[in-house]
Amino acid sequence: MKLTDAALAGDRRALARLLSWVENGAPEGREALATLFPRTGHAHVVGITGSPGAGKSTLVGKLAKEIRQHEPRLAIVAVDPSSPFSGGALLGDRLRMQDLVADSGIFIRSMASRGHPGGIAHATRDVVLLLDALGFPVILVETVGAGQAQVEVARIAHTVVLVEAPGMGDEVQALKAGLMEIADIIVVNKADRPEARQTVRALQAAYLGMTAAGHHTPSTEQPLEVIPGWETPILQTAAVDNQGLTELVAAITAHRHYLEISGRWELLSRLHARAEVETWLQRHLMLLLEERVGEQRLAAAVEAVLRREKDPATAAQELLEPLLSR
Ligand SMILES: Nc1nc2c(ncn2[C@@H]2O[C@H](COP(=O)(O)OP(=O)(O)OP(=O)(O)O)[C@@H](O)[C@H]2O)c(=O)[nH]1
Ligand SMILES: [Mg+2]
Repeated sequence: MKLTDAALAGDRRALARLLSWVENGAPEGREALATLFPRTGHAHVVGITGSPGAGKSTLVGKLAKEIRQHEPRLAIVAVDPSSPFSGGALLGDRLRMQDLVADSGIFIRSMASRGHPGGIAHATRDVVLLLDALGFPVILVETVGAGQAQVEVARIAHTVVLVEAPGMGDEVQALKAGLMEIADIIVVNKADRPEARQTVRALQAAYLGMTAAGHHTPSTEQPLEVIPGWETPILQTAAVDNQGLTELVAAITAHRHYLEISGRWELLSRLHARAEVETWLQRHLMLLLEERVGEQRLAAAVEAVLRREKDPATAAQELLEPLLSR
């Protein structure tokens, strides 16, 4: 495919075109991903998540500049799963990140919540996969929004950075959302504010409480053999003043080394691959259902259940019959 060759050669317009296809779930995108897939698996995917307004975008921008000191290229994917608007926060992000665009080594992609048939999480994974295939050694993924969307980032990223800001009882929220459990690095941004120290202390206490209670189970189903553990650092940054960035980059690099040395990189890759295959299995099955069963029969089954003529399990089983018999 010509476009993939052009994108591989560094043509930004070809890349943008491919990304749109992939994002929208177009057949051309699927084809490109299938062709390029053998090239994936090398990028360090860093998820940046945390409370709204904590300074994620500002931090990502500064972080990108810092990382670019050692890397030839870098990609940023800004995801906004919560906003129904295509403007708003997203437009703000674009403006804030604009000064980075001058650096031809940095590629920025903002993704709105709309227009992804398989859902935003799915589209994000595919976009990251494509950037990985095209040789971006580091991909920063900023996710905004609450709850599940943030936890989803752990299914894409190798390293999850949780960004909090002083005040607002964020540390309690973070714990509740299970975010501390998926965080590999915790950052208290806006450290220029006097309340920052208190937030750091609260987070440290919360983190200690969590590990003592045995909640810090890394996101793996099969436990690994004995490996040296990773202790989640709690760092402070003031993104607007360029403070603490070197330390944050050092922590991100250290985490990557830890993943490689401990064998966890491979384990994560395996888990991600499994999740991907399972997701596609579900999607293919749903498509098969739509094709072979159809909305009419589904609606009829619902009616039968409503009339108490059939129980839901039997109704579903009967619907599946055309799929099982050939
Ligand atoms: N005082 C201070 N303000 C900061 C710092 N970093 C970011 N801000 C400000 O915090 C506000 C929010 O910053 P963003 O980078 O948009 O935060 P965000 O987490 O990306 O926000 P959403 O994507 O909307 O959730 C902006 O007004 C920033 O200028 C910091 O280190 N110190
Ligand atoms: Mg943002």
